[in-house]
Amino acid sequence: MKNKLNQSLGNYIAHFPIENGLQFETTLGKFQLIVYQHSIIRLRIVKEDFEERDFSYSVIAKPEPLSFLMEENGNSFRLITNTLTLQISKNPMRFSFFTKEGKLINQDDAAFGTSWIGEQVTTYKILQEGEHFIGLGEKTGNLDRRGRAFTHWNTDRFGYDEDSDMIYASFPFYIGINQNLAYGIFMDNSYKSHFNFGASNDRFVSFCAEDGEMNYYFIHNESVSKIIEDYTFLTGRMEMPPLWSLGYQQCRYSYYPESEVLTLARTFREKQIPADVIYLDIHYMQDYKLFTWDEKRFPEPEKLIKKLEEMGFKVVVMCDPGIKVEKGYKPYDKAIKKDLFVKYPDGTPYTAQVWPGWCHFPDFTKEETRAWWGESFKEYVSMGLEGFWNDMNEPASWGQRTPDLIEFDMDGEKASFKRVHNLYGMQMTRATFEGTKKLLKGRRPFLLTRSAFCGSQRFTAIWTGDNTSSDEHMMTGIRLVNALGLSGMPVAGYDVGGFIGEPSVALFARWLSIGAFSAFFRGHSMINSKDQEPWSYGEEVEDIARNYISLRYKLLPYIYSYFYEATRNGLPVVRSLAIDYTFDENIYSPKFQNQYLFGANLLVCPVESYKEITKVYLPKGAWYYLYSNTLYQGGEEIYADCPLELLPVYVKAGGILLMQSLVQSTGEKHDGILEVHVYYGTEGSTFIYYEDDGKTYKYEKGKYYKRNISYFPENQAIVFSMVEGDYKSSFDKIKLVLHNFEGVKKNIEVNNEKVKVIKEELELLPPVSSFDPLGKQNTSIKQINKVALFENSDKEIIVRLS
Ligand code: NBV
Repeated sequence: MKNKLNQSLGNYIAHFPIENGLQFETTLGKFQLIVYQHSIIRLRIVKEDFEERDFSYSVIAKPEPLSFLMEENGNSFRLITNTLTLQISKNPMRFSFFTKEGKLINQDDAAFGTSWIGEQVTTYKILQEGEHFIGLGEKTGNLDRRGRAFTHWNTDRFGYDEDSDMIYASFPFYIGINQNLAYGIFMDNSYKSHFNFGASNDRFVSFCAEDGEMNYYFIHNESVSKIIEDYTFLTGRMEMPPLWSLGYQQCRYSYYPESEVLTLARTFREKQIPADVIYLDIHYMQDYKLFTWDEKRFPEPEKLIKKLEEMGFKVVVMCDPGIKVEKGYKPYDKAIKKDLFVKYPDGTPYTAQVWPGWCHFPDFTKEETRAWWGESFKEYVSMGLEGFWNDMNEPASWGQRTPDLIEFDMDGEKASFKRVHNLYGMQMTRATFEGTKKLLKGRRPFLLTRSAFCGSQRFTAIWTGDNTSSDEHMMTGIRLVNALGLSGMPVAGYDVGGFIGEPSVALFARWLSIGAFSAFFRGHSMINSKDQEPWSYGEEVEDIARNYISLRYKLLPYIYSYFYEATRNGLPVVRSLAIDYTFDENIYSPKFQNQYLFGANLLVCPVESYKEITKVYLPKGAWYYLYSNTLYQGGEEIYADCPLELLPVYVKAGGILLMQSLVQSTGEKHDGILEVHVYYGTEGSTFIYYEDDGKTYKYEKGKYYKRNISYFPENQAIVFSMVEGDYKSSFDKIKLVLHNFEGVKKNIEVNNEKVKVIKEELELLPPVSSFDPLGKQNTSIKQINKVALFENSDKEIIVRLS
């Protein structure tokens, strides 16, 4: 008889070595410990047998060859790596993790450890006093998850609210912060799962899957960023995105006909508001049928795409998974013939209703389906499309109750919807990304998804679905994006302005200025809502939008370098303060939890649209107000003015920003001068500057340009390291902009040669028109910096400031 009461792992019986680890038999189950890296140990725990095939769509890493120690002393074992010690008690079998110095990091609940109720498996960890929990991906609520519980079951939640659970994507990975130590737990199990961080109990943190193995990775490393690096070692990292995807993107449900799309593009150019992308939502298709075009609205799509390309715009098209059941409709005929749809256990294809009517759904867990799906983009790609948008991939359908019994191939081992549900969106993006990448023959596709799971970062950017035009939602979106970044998704964004409803004038302006500091920056709005383009809310908002979008374009060399960093170590572009200031209690305060770093050096302080003054927390160090260079000491709360036209943003003292001349699209040529802005500080920094063609994969073969730019305050020097890679920089001159360098005289030395220093005025945001009935313009803020211009060269450049 199946035990319906809680049953734990039981006592020790025996153990034996396996590759990179050990296997244990217990009185009530089995477990394996596998060392992936010194900082990562995997625990596979089962009640009966391990699954025959050790299979994961998320984890792409293999355990690294390394050695570890195993000790037995009386009642316990100790598995010791260079970074971490796992203590395994024998009776009953429980796990505790220690640092190599012997400090306790994390510990099983002594009574429950890992246990089952029926098929449901849960691991219970002792809830430590003062412990914080961050990450967990696209989950609403506070930065610190403590006191709440969450379920992972990807859900189409139109108009979710600030504390809705569940929404579109699932990331069963969190980071615990306990007594100056940080650790990560990633439960690689795609069944419906539940994470409890001390909700309705004062005893434990638990993570639980409704079926399958307890399969979790315990990560301990010196910092949150190292933990993200380890997690993305396991689950993979993004590839370099096309540069155009860093530009401003304009969406609406839906722009049509083609004349409207062209007018939209022209208006951006006429108004000199930079932009790179226009989206075509579902109405571009004939009766919502994928891989078709509505002949009336878009009679000549190829020509339209070309025209837009000439104007510096890319087009991204919507691709939903539902394929209309209709004989004669080619994608349907082909997929039916090849048996590529998801099926009921009796072998008939599963049918549900969505946009095109009754549909079948591709089984993206089947290799043949992914190949067919990928090839189906041939026509799109030959028309010039390089960007694709995967929506409705939770998957969503009318009724929102996909039956559990439908079956999937799961790459050779059949699985029910219970196991595949949370993976569906991810596998769809995989098929789309891999397919379009192949078709694009060396060019980089851009992909956006609504649904995702751990590892999706390898294929796609993500946005947070159908949000609402409210201040609360704006802030919720920021936290969602911050949490996604902590969970390995470096490119995330929200619908700027809000999808549902209509923002006030002030809200729209504020949202646009905050969105300019997100990795994925797109305005989007619902069908039948008021226009929501940057110019739709009057002159003042138009100016604010232009200012912030332009500032983003000027910062492109800075931003692109952080995308590069994401490809190397998985660190997000938008960084919750919990990454760099993990042990500073203030950053978890609801007052300051929305603040984040954009790249390493810009502190962005999002603030509601109705506030004219706000409290800001400046973490340790010193900070310059971006627009004026006013210096503040860190470790303090300050009041900051935040009129609509000025979002509080600060630059880290000792930090470096890179800028270029203003362009109207990322494809437009800049003036060839790389502005290197160095902010005086007592602590220096190194910026890893990266450049490539922004389009192709040639960077993988060495066609890139990379160098460190370091500021050494102790030597009053700035050093540009020798360039690595074969790409020729698009910048032939460097303009060094010295912020607050009082001591610098008339000349500086660049590679021992004197270079003149001049004073130059800098106005980061031009004045904004005002609502003032007298029509007077708001005055802008100016700063005066010392500036030196010199030739760029691939050799080392040493700049001496004194
Ligand atoms: O395709 C229409 C919309 C899209 O605009 C939105 O961004 C998605 O989240 N889509 C959902 C389907 C229906 C929304 C009511």
